[in-house]
Amino acid sequence: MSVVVFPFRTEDHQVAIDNITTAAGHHRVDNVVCVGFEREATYEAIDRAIPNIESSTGTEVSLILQERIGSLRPGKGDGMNTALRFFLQRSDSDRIHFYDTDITSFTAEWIDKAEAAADGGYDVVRHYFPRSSTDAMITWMITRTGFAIMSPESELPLIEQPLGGELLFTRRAVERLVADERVRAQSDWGIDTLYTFATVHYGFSVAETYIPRGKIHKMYGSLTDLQTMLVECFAAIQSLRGLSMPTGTRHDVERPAGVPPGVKQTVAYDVEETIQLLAADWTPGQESLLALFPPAVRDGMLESRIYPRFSYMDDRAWFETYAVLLDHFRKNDPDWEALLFKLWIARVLQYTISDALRGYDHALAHLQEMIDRYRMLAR
Ligand code: GDX
Ligand code: MN
Repeated sequence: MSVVVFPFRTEDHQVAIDNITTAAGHHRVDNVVCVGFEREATYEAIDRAIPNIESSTGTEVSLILQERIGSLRPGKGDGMNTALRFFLQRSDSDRIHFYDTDITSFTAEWIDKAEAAADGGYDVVRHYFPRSSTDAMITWMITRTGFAIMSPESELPLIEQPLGGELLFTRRAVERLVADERVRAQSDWGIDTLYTFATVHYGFSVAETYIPRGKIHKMYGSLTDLQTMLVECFAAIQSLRGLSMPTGTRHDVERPAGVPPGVKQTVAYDVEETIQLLAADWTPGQESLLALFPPAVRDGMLESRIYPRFSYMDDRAWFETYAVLLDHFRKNDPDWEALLFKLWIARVLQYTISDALRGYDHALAHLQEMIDRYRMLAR
């Protein structure tokens, strides 16, 4: 039997309750665990709904608060790690699933697919989804790029959506994750990076299953939210430099069976508003850090203070920029954090105008080739 976890902060109450009910109704599930950040309105709403869900499904639903386990910003990482601990201490089920609480396209089929793959003997199952060509820009430009540069020969850069929060671990995998102090420390948005890293580092087999309908969930709030996620995901990658990675671990990816038209047509961010961020909030500190970067990047960024420019930030320039960032970036230094954000924005805009504009198929092929090229350059 399996445990299903929903980590949550503040979410639409009905969406949360519907997802919990769906999971509790699944015949393979004997406990749904909801891990809240704090006792707020969503927590209270779930608490009130539990008796009904339990009596209609016959499955136990647990509602807990996240513990302080890690050493970085207390966030989703503490939530997920609290669930792993709960699973080892309080459950004798074989498997644990995670799903984001804000998903409105969640169905029992997601659990079926993960269970079926685990039945095939995999230690870890990850769901992946069709995404718009301008979405997943942290995944492509930060995480997959970083994994390609750091570990070109392992399976790590080949994981489709290494930041995805929809996954299954067997008990054997959970025991390793809980015992790893880097994973325990990662209390923030970097947790997804650490789980993906640890999966490959410990040689676990991975199946990636494709959900054609896609993950439909709450849209992003302000870009400030994205800056925090960007910084935490990049710093997580940076912390993993120099760690050994096995090659040839078992990794199978289900072929993507079509992409919904809506996903192909979506522009995932506000281009006009984003362009303006390139010119915003420059400081003398950020300007002097630019001396570390290749001349074309340095000059282009300096010009952006007056008129936003980004054509210089092509695949090759981003590769070189990324290498400088890996060596020099300092988290919690406001100049570095703001500069990382702007460099990434220049990269996303360059890709959008040069490649995403040519259509979905071109754009996705380009991103895939970019990762392959980075792997070759890094060898
Ligand atoms: N317990 C707990 N504590 N839950 C949290 C916290 C926290 O501090 N922060 C967020 N959550 C929950 C949230 O309620 C939701 O269920 C889930 O975690 C994901 O958060 P959301 O705000 O929906 O993030 P977003 O932007 O959708 O990102 C997700 O997808 C990214 C991706 O696929 O690229 C999330 O799983 C990221 O970790 C992942 O990088
Ligand atoms: Mn979400």
